[in-house]
Amino acid sequence: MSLNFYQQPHRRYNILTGEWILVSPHRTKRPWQGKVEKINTTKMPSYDETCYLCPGNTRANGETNSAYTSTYAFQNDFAALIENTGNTELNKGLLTAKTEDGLCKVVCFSPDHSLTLPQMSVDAIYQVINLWQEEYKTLGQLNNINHVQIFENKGSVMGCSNPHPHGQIWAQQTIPDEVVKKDKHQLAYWQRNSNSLLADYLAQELETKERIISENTHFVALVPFWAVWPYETMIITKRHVQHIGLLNDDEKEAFASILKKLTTKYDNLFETSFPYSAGIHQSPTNGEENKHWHFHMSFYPPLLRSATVKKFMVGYEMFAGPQRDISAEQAAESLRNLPDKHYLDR
Ligand code: H2U
Repeated sequence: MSLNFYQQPHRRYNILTGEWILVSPHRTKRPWQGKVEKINTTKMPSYDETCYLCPGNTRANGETNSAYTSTYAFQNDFAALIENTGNTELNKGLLTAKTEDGLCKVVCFSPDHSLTLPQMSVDAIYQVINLWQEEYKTLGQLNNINHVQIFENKGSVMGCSNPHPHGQIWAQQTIPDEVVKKDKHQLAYWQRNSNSLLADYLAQELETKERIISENTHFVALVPFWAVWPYETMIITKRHVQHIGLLNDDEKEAFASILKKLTTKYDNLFETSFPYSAGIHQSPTNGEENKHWHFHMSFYPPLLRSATVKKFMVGYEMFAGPQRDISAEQAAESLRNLPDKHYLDR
């Protein structure tokens, strides 16, 4: 008897982190009388004089943004990490702590306050990717920076503090735990098979296409087999590249195109500006070859059944382990079948 993904509760293995997730596909039928999120339907202006991120405006700490016309990066005025913070540690019985060096940047995607990635042109998204590439290279070369985390929190439900299209970059001395897990599993696979774990995974996914959402010459967007968030997705390079610094012009254009497609499908799903936290995982900048690393970008969106009902990672998820309701295959099918044209442009 084969496992029925749509009816039987089961566990799935995450090959990148070594963690298991519980899948309960029958559970979306339960009634919902819990929290309903507010949808922000206010139309944004292209320029907002009170916005800290708009071109030419003064930020909260008194500094002025340049009159930028494409993308713009600046050092975070309220950074979680700072440079040259000293080199001290505490080791007292069972208590251990150590100073952490680093720096944080804010990346404005566009001068237009009203836009989000799916509403930007492929050319404009290409400029964002160019900036991510430059920042990864520059920050990664700094002394004492061994990891560069590029990410975007989109929507107030994901803790985004400002609607102006932007993301963040945190660069730091140590390699954070999520990245250490992925490093360990990719390395073990590389040592056993002399091949990239994600390249082999992608080849298997492309055989059945069950979880594929979109594909172009250089990239694939899919719902990973082990996805935790209801509409979690991943964009993977077809070529085995370790980091964004290695993407050529054609690949950057294809990356921009698939980013636009995926985020447009997200907005089309519930006809709302779809919230998520997205981040790039790539090789650490620790001076090692890191051949085993395979560049990918993950999207963790919280919405479950409508623009207003989100998935809560509480209870079992907090105390035992991750769990999801709809199956990865159902999520992929819904996203795949959505139009590539944004609902606001139709
Ligand atoms: P989030 O929307 O993901 O919170 O990112 C916005 C960042 O912008 C946040 O980290 C920074 C905040 O510290 N910021 C400045 O650096 N200067 C400002 O004037 C406002 C916000």
